[in-house]
Amino acid sequence: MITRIYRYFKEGMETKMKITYILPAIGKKPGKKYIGTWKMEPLTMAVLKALTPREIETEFFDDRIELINYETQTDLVCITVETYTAKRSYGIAKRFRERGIPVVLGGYHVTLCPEEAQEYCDSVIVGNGETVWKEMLDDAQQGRLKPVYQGGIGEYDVTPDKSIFEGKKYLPVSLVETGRGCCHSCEFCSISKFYCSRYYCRDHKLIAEDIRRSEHKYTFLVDDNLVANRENAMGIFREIEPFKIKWAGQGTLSMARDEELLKAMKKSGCEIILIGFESLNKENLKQMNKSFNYALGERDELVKRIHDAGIGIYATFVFGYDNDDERTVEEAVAFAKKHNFYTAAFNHLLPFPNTPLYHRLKQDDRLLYDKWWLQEDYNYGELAFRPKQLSPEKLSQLCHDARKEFASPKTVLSRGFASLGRTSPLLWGLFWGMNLRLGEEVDQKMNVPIGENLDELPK
Ligand code: B12
Ligand code: SF4
Repeated sequence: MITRIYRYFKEGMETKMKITYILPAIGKKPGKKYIGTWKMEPLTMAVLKALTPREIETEFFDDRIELINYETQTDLVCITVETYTAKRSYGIAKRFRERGIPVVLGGYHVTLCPEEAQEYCDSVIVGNGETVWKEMLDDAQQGRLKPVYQGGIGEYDVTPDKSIFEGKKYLPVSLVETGRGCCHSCEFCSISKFYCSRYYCRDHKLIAEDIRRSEHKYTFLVDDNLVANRENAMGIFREIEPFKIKWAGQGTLSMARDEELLKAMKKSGCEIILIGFESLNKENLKQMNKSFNYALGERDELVKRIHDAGIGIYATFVFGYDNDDERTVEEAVAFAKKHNFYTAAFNHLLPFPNTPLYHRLKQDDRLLYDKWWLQEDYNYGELAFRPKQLSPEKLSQLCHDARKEFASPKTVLSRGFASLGRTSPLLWGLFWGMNLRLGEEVDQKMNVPIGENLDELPK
């Protein structure tokens, strides 16, 4: 690094500084493929690329789809870290640092526990990169990286530079950011912790510009709660309507009470909306600080309204709250089947670092590991705490069985036919591709180690 930087100053423009961006995968069984997740274009990298001055050379390794070249000639490695990828990220960082190449870490996990991340790199960026990226690059060029850069949250007026994805094969879906954060404070949620329970709107002109530049007609609107601010949401729908795209996004059940909003969503191209139902149990919702889901009224009616508006639902449920037992899991599966949701997720609760849930379980001495994300023998799909009414193993099995049941050929057929007419023909086609592979994926992912042991080098 010192040599390259020295040359950079001596030879000026002839020797460019080079940055290597890395998106780590979650993990794999020895000799097997990495845990399969939807291979969407990672917007984070396109934002960091857009923030980087043109005279700096860049390269990008997406660990989910290609091998990382650990021998690459580079001056700085920047890794985005999620909790699930923390262990592997630290292993990758170690490998580059052994060659004397400085490593900067950022992202959700780093922001939630910067002290831990600092142990494995030269510098951490806390919060959003936008406000501190240039300062960090200047410092890196002069070989005096600070241990911590405190980024802001909510300042994001950048148009992502997707040239960084060139040559990589992603799903034919464009990711367009519409908002960051969420106005709610669900106990388990990393987003509400990261954004301090606030929602930050994005400039509608920038949203439109991103769509104009999009390669695909199918768009995923990246937003933790698209309907957090009604007026803003209506503005977005008006802005994007002329582009005639088809989109999927995330929002809360509250949208079902607002017919005008649903109409505007559909008119702007909404096909599928992800809604966190989480639990059908009133006490559980109260404990997770999501009582608003219960207070909204009759759930069956709310679901019907969304479906009647011509919008499919991706429903998510979480199990492990104190009132959960075998029955509550069965009820959720029955509810999901009754409504023929486009798709659904049945996840076990996971204490993400520094969330109120994590602190509560720690205080009650119910955590199985202090840091499951770094634990040597922790595998995907396993519980990391002791639920009140079920053993950790039993709950993990129940979630697995719920996924299998929902993905069984009979259920898929019934849901597929119910979706006919609800979504566009292409999304209906996608339904089969996605749902018929779901059952297989459930088994593939179960019990896969996340990351490698920290003393082993990543391969
Ligand atoms: C789209 C999405 C997905 C997509 C694809 C993601 C992808 N990487 O391609 C899919 C559907 C596949 C997915 C899957 C999962 N996801 Co996801 N996903 C998202 C979502 C909605 C948007 C991500 C995004 O593009 N953001 C926009 C970019 C611009 O923002 P950003 O990443 O925050 O980056 C900024 C800063 O964080 C910072 N930054 C980030 N990295 C770095 C690195 C450096 C070096 C620097 C300097 C700065 C920096 O600067 C950036 C610019 O400001 C987020 C929620 C969200 N709003 O971000 C959840 C989120 C990232 N997902 C999450 C989870 C848990 C998952 C799953 C594990 C779910 C599951 N149970 O299977 C899987 C597996 C993920 C994996 N790693 O393989 C969690 C992560 C929580 C955590 N503590 O780690 C999030 C935050 C959702 C949540 N509600 O908690 N996901
Ligand atoms: S509504 Fe969703 S995004 Fe908002 S805090 Fe709750 S779980 Fe997080």
